[in-house]
Amino acid sequence: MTVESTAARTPRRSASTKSPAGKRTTAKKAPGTDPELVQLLTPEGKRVKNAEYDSYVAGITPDELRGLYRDMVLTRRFDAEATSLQRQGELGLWASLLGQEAAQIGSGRATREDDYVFPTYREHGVAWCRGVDPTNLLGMFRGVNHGGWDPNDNNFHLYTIVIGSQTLHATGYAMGVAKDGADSAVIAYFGDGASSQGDVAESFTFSAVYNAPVVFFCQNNQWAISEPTEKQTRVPLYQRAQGYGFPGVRVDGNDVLACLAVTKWALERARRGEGPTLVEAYTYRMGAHTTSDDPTKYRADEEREAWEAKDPILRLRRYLEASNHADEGFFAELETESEALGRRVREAVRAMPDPDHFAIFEHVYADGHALVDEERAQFAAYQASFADSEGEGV
Ligand SMILES: Cc1ncc(C[n+]2csc(CCOP(=O)(O)OP(=O)(O)O)c2C)c(N)n1
Ligand SMILES: [Mg+2]
Repeated sequence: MTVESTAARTPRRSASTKSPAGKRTTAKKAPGTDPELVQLLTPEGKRVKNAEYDSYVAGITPDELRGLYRDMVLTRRFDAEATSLQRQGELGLWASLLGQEAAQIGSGRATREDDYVFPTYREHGVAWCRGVDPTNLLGMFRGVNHGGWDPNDNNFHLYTIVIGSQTLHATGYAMGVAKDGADSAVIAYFGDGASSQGDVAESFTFSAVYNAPVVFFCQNNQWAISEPTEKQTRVPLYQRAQGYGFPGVRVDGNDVLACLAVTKWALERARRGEGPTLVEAYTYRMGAHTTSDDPTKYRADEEREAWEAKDPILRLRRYLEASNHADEGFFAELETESEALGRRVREAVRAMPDPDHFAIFEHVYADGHALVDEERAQFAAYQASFADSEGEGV
């Protein structure tokens, strides 16, 4: 369901209610049964009609459907490999996208080559769609570089860890696109937790007022580290858009077709000069926040189990099988391709050279800077102090 800014004001159902004991509780609905949720594929892999969004995927071919499946499988395999590499000490940290493959592949495949993408730190599937080599994503997590790719090669900005800040960058970029008279669009990824940041509120205001061609793609994966979404909002997140004056829509984030259709719609609005859209992809972070986190400390196993039944990859596989769009040979070949990707990723990470220790001081400013010079000198003295003690037999 789309909420247009011009829609008549209807009485709002509150997201929270008071229990008889007067304790505040949050009204919980079973995900997937929500009439507000745009869904084209049920968790059982059944294609359901949607008058508003069907046309955006009407012409999709079996080959393209298999392509979406392949994207999700390879992204999940890459992600699992990176998690293992962190456990083996090859990466310092990893932020897994497990469970969010459909949200990322669906929206990523909706973008056009000349669109510009501003990710968080978890958008490995979107990076894949943009053509960024997955091994390039790992340098920062190994601590050997500050990014690992040129954003302008694929119109895919560097990963951004300062929560929500990329929505401002995206808004500014989109305002520039509009000033240039280009018909490309911009998409900014952010999380449910980030939705509480001032930067996100400011980017909503600016993009609305300047009618910037930007799509705000919020992956509501239910958690911001250990904070549940109930601590971020009292209304469904997509409804926030109404207060800023642009449409918001909630899509089943585990349904790759729905994510593709809704994002295409939103990007096309932007291209037509109709301004920003908020897409809330309702999904679930199946893994830990990062490899430094232990979710068993703050959430119940049953929650994850309930979402496993809605697995994004499984539901597309069911659809492909039921519609005879993929045979055993396709799945077997993909397994071989996954193995090869895993091997390539492992080898690439282990081969990454340590950077020169002084490289960290480069490119901080375009020109020299006194503070950076001072820090470089301090660091040089610190390094030299180790050289003094070498060979003393301690
Ligand atoms: C400005 C800022 N505040 C706090 C943090 C620490 N931090 C890192 S991830 C995170 C939670 C983000 O949650 P969400 O936006 O839902 O994204 P998710 O990690 O679930 O994809 C926080 C608070 C940060 N990186 N930047
Ligand atoms: Mg989150």
